[in-house]
Amino acid sequence: MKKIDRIPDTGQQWYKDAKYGLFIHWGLYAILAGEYKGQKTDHISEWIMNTLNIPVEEYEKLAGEFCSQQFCADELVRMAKESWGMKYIVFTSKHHEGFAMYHSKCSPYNVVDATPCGRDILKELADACHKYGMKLGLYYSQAQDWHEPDGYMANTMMENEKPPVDNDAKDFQRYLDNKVKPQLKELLTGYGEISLIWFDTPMGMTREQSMECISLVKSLQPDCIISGRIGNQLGDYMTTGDNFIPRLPFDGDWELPATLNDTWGYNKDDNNWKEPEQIIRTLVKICSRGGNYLLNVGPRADGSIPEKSVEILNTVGQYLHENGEGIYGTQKLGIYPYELDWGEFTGKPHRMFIHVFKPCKGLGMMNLSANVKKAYLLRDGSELAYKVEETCEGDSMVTVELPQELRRQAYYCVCLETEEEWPVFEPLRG
Ligand code: FHN
Repeated sequence: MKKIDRIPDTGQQWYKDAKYGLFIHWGLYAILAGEYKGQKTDHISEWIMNTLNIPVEEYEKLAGEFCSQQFCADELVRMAKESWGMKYIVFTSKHHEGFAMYHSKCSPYNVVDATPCGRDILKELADACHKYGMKLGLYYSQAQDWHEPDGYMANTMMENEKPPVDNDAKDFQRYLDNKVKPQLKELLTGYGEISLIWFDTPMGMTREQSMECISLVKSLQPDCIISGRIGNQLGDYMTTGDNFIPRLPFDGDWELPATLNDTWGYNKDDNNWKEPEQIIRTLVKICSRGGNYLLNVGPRADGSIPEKSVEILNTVGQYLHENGEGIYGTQKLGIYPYELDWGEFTGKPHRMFIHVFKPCKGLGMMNLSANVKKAYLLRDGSELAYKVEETCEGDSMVTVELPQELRRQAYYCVCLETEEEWPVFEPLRG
């Protein structure tokens, strides 16, 4: 059971303001796309080596098939920034499979030396991020490495029979010293500014081992943020469970990693796509609770992004294009005491943003106490009438009146300018 004994703080304003980032899971698993020798995996596709119990010598051969001819870092980063409205990218430099998606000098099992394409994917991505002013973070699997004899391997979710792996019999420290630390050094010295290292699945790491990784990162790039999954509660921010939304606002920096379908790496059979509206609602909900949303795409082996991902992210991007002022740089407000099935709130000093997800006749907010100076539609600035009242029961109530055409619409945002720096949500009384 985790014990929260401090408020996680990245100390990085860009991260607090960012709210929305792109996760990219790309590795050799994309070649298998969820199927190996006719057997499909039910689990997330980047785990296929583990869950279908593929021997290292067999899995390694995939590198010989890796061709990234459709990958264009420039186009991807431009699209993430301009069309999708994302403020940072986190790329899998090495996932649990152990394969480096950059030119590592300390392991030949990397995208330049072991594949026919020979391109340093990370270098291309880093150059594009620096060109477009996009913050770049790197996912690095520090504990699990299924390619290395001393890397950990989870025993869960095995779909093929095999004896459990005895992680205690491994010399994890040796792997940490011989692969993890040298690779982190390469990543943090060879690719310009790296804003975040996204460690994952810390498994059996001791506090000292987590600290060794953190100290190394900070010694090379002091402003680089460390994800919550470095383990031992030592991260700079709290990482939620995958696709798990905290029910309440959380104090301190936090982030929700999430998928657009059910997998992270590409799976040709996973068509369980979320609707863009659901993504927008989740994004706003996360902002209303003070967090960031790190949303994943899993490129195909050739580097192309599944069309459905692009379509969903484009639609979400349109909402951000019109209503980004109510997302980026916002803060959580207090806890509004009533269930709202039509919307969510975010805030900035003297401004409260009301994100509306359903057609409404008017926006009535009971127990909201605020001296409203102005109400307007965020997307075009058009002013809206409003009433500030007290109900017969003595509760405060603000109602934004909506013109007829707006009553039929959904997915828009209204801004309330208030005299108070922050509006007050009055608690329910007996
Ligand atoms: O095992 C990984 C998984 O493959 C994926 O990378 C996610 C992303 O948050 N992290 C781990 C599971 O939580």
